[in-house]
Amino acid sequence: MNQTQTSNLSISIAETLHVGRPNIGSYQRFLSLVEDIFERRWFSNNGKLVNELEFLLSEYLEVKHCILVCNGTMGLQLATKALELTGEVIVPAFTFIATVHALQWMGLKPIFVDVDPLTHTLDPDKIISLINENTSGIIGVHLWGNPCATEKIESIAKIYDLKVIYDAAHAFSCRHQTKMIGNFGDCEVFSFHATKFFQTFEGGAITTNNDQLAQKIRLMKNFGFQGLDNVIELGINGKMTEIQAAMGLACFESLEEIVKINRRNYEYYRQHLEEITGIRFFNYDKIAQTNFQYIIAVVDAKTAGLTRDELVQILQDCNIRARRYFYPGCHRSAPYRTLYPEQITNLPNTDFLCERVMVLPTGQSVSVRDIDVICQIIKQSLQN
Ligand code: T4K
Repeated sequence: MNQTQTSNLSISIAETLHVGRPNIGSYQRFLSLVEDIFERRWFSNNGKLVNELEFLLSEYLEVKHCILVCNGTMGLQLATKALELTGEVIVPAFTFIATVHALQWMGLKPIFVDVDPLTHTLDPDKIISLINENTSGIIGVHLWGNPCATEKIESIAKIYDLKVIYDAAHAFSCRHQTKMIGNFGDCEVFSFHATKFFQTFEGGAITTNNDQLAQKIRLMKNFGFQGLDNVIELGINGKMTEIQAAMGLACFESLEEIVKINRRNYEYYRQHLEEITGIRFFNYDKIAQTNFQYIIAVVDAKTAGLTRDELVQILQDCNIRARRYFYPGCHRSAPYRTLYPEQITNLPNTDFLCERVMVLPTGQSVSVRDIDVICQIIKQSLQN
């Protein structure tokens, strides 16, 4: 479909709708916490609000340790460093570029593993053939909040003595069977970026049930300081500020309300999109608990009559910023396509999804009326 056909659509939307528009907790609560920060003149370095939020989150996630950090990417870097990963690390290429950048930045070689075309997460049956004497770990990504096949991944890791980190950037407030995400692998890393279900402007957390690992990460995120002037580890600045924690505390109070809105939007999209030929709506039926933060449609050009890219363009022309997450895949992005050209062609399911997945706007700033319009545009476009 071209631009002229797009303009034939009879409906549009006045204000741009974005994927990733922040969900916000109580503004008043945030302001009163900020006042408190100013009165106490304590802005960073393990402040009161950071401590309070760590306590609340570890209780909520039913995990022993929750260590807040300045962002999810730093969380991944701290986790790989603290676990002393070396050489090669197995990781999906169907993820946000930060998962892989964190490894490369630490001097580790990402070894791309294909994903399952239905769950969009790492396919555990493809891991073993990638393991060699240089492999030190596996990073699974709970994409769209969909938990990885943790049992299989961790049993392979045990046999080959590999560390396991989960990138749980999308999976705050999700549960895998009986356990909250945050309790799997050696540790898990959350992102609390503004676009996430639970956000602190920028921010993230590492969670673990391993006391020693938690202590090491706490030291490392504060330059390796133990006490005032005693440095006992190689460290970095991974600290979260008090302002970030204030946003987190304000948002934490509204979690239920936010998930309710996300769920309403998800059900509404589902009602409309499941019946459309050419669109496969990604449902969360098999997940014990989820945050419904991502509305995923897989567009099949053959049956839909137009490609995912054409549909995204139509939506963008109508002020709806649908996204092609995570096109073209990490393996086809710089610097990996040049560094590891031999890894480009082994990922058929990743390529399949990179060409077809479209993410639609949801969250507090999207109403059911907006969803009606979005779905009508999709329906009309596929019929043209
Ligand atoms: N692992 C995974 C699987 C991840 O998805 C991410 C981050 C990470 C690791 C790393 O965690 P962090 O280091 O970021 O904590 C966005 C986010 O920047 C990124 O955090 C996120 N994943 C990724 C999925 O999405 P972009 O490049 O799509 O961002 P951008 O600037 O296009 O923003 C998305 C949309 O959100 C825009 O249409 C506008 C809207 N927006 C954004 C911001 C920041 C707002 O309306 N208000 C805002 O304040 O990466």
